Amino acid sequence: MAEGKRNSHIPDIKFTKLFINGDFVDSISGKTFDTIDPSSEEVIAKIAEGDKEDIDLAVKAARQAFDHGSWPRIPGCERGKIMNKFADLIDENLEELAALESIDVGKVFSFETYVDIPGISKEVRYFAGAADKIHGKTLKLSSEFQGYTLLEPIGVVGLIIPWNFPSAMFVLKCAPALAAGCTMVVKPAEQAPLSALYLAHLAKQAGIPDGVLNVVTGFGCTAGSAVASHMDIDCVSFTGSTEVGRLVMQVAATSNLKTVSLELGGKSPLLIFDDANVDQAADLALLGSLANKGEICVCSSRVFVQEGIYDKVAARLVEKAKTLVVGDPFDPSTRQGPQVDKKQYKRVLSYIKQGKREGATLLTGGKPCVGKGYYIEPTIFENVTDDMVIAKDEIFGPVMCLMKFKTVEEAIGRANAIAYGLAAGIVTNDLNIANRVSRSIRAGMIWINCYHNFDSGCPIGGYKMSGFGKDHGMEALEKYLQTKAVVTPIYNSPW
Ligand code: TXE
Repeated sequence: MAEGKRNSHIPDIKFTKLFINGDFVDSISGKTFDTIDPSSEEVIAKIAEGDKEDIDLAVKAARQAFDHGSWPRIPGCERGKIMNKFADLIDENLEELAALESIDVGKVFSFETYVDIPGISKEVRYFAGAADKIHGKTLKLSSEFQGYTLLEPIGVVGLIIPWNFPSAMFVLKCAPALAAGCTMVVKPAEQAPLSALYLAHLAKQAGIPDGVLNVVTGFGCTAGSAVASHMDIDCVSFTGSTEVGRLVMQVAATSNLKTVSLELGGKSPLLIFDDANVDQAADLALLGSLANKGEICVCSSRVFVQEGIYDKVAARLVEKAKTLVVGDPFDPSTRQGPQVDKKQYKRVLSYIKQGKREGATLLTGGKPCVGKGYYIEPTIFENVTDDMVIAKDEIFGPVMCLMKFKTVEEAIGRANAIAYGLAAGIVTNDLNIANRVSRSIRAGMIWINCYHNFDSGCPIGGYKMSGFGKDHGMEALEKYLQTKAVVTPIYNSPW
């Protein structure tokens, strides 16, 4: 793509400082870090590097807003009104937000404009609509006592988010917390700070009061860790690696026992049965495994195909994978951009090396491509056994492991024989197989004859070592609420 055309999409970077108590401010230390464009490997901007002291300031502002501010106290419909304005502003600034995502993390611009960013305004509207539907129960306890429950905002929440869907993750966490009446400190991933700061600016414009939503950019082991261990944060919601999720839980327990929800890694299976349409199955497998360069926690990195159609599916997969255009995220023909950063790029390439070493057969891809930038070819391995590292570890790159199975029982057993339980896909026209397998797979999200279908109303979250607690849906709201029971006697009641 011509450099000039690419440049015409790239917005000025307006927000690079921490957003605390309604203002953009430098970090206390004055330190900054570089955010890098993975397509060009060049520095986009210098971003304020928040640390423990900055998190303390942000928590103080959030605490003040929670204890004395209007946000938790105004009627839910008023919060909803402001959140709807926030959603409108996201729509009005769609192109700029999409472009920030594309330069910061290499996401395909057309996908951002048509799917991702429209999805986040929808998410905000969903929770705006939920804000005035937070109700407790009335409890008839006995003839002498009655009670009721109040659902109250949990308080100040810490939201630690990853880089693979920066805007979506920001909204996924903030929207239900805002609807619940909480105040918050967001710690975006160091690889992807730009859209979070832009969204903070839009939130202020929409009328979200100062101190309610604070954003502290910085690194995980400093700013992130300060959120997890903070004595005045009531709840932490984390999305990221299983390794760091474990740390977050540990420090939450040893600090103030804040509540924790974790959305962690996955190694999700896609099961393709003999009766499936080969073309549809291949399309779903490519979408499931390679969408967003494989940087999706629920991606179907293990594709199990029943032996009757295995050869046909494998051939079609290779044919189609070779046509996927890898390149500049701003080029309309591009289907796959660069990996987010050098670390992830090297990590994915080392897994590809490991797969070859372990004896898996490389059907296509496996190499860096394009030239400058962290690009990797769409890669498919076959002859992968369940005990190989590439079949067990979350690679988080465009790498599919193709495996053959004979029976439904075998497919279920092998799909479940893994520490993770985030998602699974089933491709079949046999209703009974679909129902039986979906009940048998231990994962929080099952897609039948589709994949990566996300909706604001549909809860998503892990089983097993993929974590606990849901994002999306009314279930997400529950994380940010706590239940208070109020009991009172009734005298001389005839009932
Ligand atoms: O994740 P980290 P990384 C998986 C994926 C990927 C691997 C590593 O397999 O290859 O994790 O990615 C913050 N206390 N996922 O290193 O480190 C960090 O700053 C508190 C799956 O980027 O878990 C960032 O904001 N916070 C995943 C966030 O945690 C800490 C999405 C995630 O970073 C911290 C991303 C600490 N000690 C990666 N250390 C998914 N489930 O979608 C880091 N952080």
